Parts: sequence; C-alpha cells; structure tokens
Amino acid sequence: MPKDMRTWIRELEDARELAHITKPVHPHTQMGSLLYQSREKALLFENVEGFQGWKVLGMAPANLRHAALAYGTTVEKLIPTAAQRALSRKPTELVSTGPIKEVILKGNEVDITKLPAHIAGSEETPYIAAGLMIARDPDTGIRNIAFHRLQIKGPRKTGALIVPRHTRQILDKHEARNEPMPVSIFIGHHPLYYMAAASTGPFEMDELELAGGLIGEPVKVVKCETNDLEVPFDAEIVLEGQILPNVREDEGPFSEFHDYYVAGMGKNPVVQIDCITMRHDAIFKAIQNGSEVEGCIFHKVPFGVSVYNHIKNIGGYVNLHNLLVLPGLFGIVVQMTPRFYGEAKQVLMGVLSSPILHPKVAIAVDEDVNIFNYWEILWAINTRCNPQEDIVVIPGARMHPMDPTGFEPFPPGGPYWHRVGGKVIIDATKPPLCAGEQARKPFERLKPMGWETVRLEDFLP
Ligand SMILES: Cc1cc2nc3c(=O)[nH]c(=O)nc-3n(C[C@H](O)[C@H](O)[C@H](O)COP(=O)(O)O)c2cc1C
Ligand SMILES: [Mn+2]
Repeated sequence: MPKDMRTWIRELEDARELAHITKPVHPHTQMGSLLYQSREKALLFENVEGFQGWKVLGMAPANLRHAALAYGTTVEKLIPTAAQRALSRKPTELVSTGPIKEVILKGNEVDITKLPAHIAGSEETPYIAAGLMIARDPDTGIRNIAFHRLQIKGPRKTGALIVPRHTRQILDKHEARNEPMPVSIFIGHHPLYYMAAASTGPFEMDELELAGGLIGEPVKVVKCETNDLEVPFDAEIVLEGQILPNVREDEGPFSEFHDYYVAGMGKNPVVQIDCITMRHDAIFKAIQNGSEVEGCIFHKVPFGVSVYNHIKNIGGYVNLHNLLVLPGLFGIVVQMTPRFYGEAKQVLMGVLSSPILHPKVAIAVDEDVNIFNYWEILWAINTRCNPQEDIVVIPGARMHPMDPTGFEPFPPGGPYWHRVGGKVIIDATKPPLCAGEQARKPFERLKPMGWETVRLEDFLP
C-alpha cells in the first residue's frame, strides 16, 4: 500500500490522534500558538483564514507516540525498530504521472505567497517549514534530500538555511562553477518521507531510496517540469526552482528546535521558484518548531537511529538496548548493559562523534533505568555516577552551529559555518558485568515486598 499524507491522515484519524479544527484560524496570527500547544493531538485546520479553500495539517506527528504509529510500533521499541528498518533501501521507480501533476503553474502564474505558510514565532515572517529539498550532485549524479527552512520573500523567491552537510556540499560545487543549483522541494507527505529526509548517513545515501526502505516499497517518482530532478508522484505540493549561485540575503529569525529564535540567521542563500505542481485539492503541511514539538520529533527518530546504528558496533558489539534524544536535541541518553570497565565511556564518545552534529551531553544508564522517564535518568546520574571519574568534559569540539553556548568562528551562509565548544560524557552506569555480583550488589534497586504480585488497583475503591 502506498503511503502518502492522505493515508497518514486516515491512520491518525483511526487511532483517534487527529483533531479537526473547523473554527477559522489565521496562519499568520493564530496557527503557531495552536500548533505549539497541541502536544497530544495532530491538528487539521479546515478553515484557514485569508487562504480560502486550503486545509493545513500540523503536529502530525505531535509526539513520539505518533512517530511510533507511523512506524507501526510502540514508543519503547521505536528507535531499535526504526534503526533496523533504516538498513533497508529500495531504488525509486519512475512513473509517467501522478496526483502531483494535477495542477501545473509556471512563470508568472507562480505565487508562493498564496500558500498558507504560517508564522511560527512571534518575531518572524511566514516560512515554508515542511519543504524537503531535492538536489543532485553534478559530478556523481547522486540525489540528496534534506529539510531546509524557506523564508517566503516574494511570489517567486525564498531564503534558505543550509547547514554545511550534503546539500551545502552540492551547492559548493555549483557555486564554484558560478552555476545555479536546480532544486525541487516537496511539501506534504507521509512522515516516513520526512524521517528519511532528516536522516544523515553517507553522502551516497539517496534518502528517497531510504524512504522506500521505510515504507516497504519503492517510492514512485515523476520527472519535474523545469529541471531534470524527480519528485514523489503522490506528494501534495512541489516547488521547482534554483538556488542562485553566490547570492546571499538576510534570512531569519526562525523558531528552531531548541526553542530559540537566533539560529543560523544572517546572509543565507536564495531560492528562485520557477514552477509549482500540486494536487487540485492539495493540503498544506505546517511544521511548528521549538522544543518537543513536531520539528523535534522529525529530528529525534532519525538522529536516534543514526547514533544507535553507529554505536552498536563500537568495540565489535555493544549490549545496547535503547536510546532517547533529550529535549533541546543536544543530549542523548543510552540504555545499555556494560560488560567491560570503560565500555560505557567508549560508547558515549561514539555518541558525541557520529554523523549527527547535535549531541553535546551523552549519558549512559543501565537496563534497569526507564529512559522514557526523566526522573529515572536524573536518579541514575545522582546515584550511579561518581563525578570525579564518571564525568568527562571534552573542550574545543565541533558542535552544532545553532548551539548558542558555542563560539562561532565563521557565520552562516558559507561552507565553514560552525561552532566550537565543550562536550560532556556522563557515565551513570553501575559496575560492569565483569566486575561481578559483589561489586554490583550495592546498586541493585530495591523492590517493595510483594512487588509485581500485589497490585494497588486491586485495593483501591
Ligand atoms: C524539522 C526539521 C527542520 C530542519 N531544517 C533545516 C534547515 O533549515 N537547514 C538545514 O540545513 N538543515 C535542516 N534540518 C536538518 C537536515 O534536514 C538533516 O540534518 C538532514 O539529515 C541533512 O541532510 P543531508 O545530511 O543529506 O544534507 C532540519 C531537520 C528537521 C527535522
Ligand atoms: Mn544526504
């Protein structure tokens, strides 16, 4: 069964996870606040003020429970399951047409200011936040897909934030030749496409082939109208265009994943839009960013997967159970059963040094700590960590360029944008298996008398 945004809306509906908002909502003044508040339910706005005829889907996923629904699993099994699925790839299948070609607007017919893009934060202007940008390496022909925030700057113009990763590398090649970089941006699809796009792996990884692996069948693509890229045939909206070589304009501010506005703003690249293709009843996709809202969920799963698959092979094999990306996205807690002295520290170094730039605080806990309960993580740090040996600070490491605690030697907009600062590992595990029962005994958690047999609910009125 193909998966698209329509099947996803039905999945949410069937799981009673979708709220239909029929009262009028203005995307510039009200939608951001409603999305930010809706941590439990996905929202389908059916009456979008000022943009008649449009519907907008947001907070879908609103939380890890929704993400687990998209993967067909539970929150507890989400990262190990998604990590396994991320190893599979399916080549894309070219088809002649699809719903994405129902409406085709070119040249002066293009007006992206008519899209119901919302204003996310109180200091901002409208952004397309759910656009997945496709670009192709001019030397190898390898396709890359990534999220890039797009600030609407006119009927055919957006700004774009491009963190130095794969898209940036492809842009560098075009700019060195002073040639525009063709891009196609698809908006609105099943969340597994978004998860694939936010995955960071080797440069050769085609994220649409990964999306095929995640949905369990090849992604069907159609040719674009104005460039030689291909896009999913069943997306809601596609913007075709080009990034103008060596052009930079002010971009930002924008609500970002860590709950701050000042993130990457400055002189950033500019996209010229040449064509829009879409479904005749296209549904727009809003993404609210900020801590623990939709934008974070699209980070937490692919980042967790990438780090999980990276660390599970450290030293040949790690008794790794699970991990969780913490609020703000700069922290990761790993649940493992260390076998050797120093093994947890070695794994935590891997957490800080994976394809993912964000991790700054890496914490390891044992299998008896529920990582989905922050109370338990703090308990483990407080009771199983001896700071003089279990906390190590690594100064002067490359960190995420939006981490406000870091020093920024180069600003955004260029290939060397980064920040540098400290990172920390916190080993909150008890003595490893090799230490033996006697060494581990003081760390055995108490069990109240009658545990697991005497249940409170049987005694309550
Ligand atoms: C909601 C969301 C928004 C994002 N916005 C941007 C962005 O504006 N610019 C950017 O460079 N990366 C952004 N990212 C991160 C990239 O999409 C992600 O790191 C991706 O893996 C990069 O792909 P690449 O490694 O193929 O370049 C965003 C990720 C998510 C989940
Ligand atoms: Mn990539």
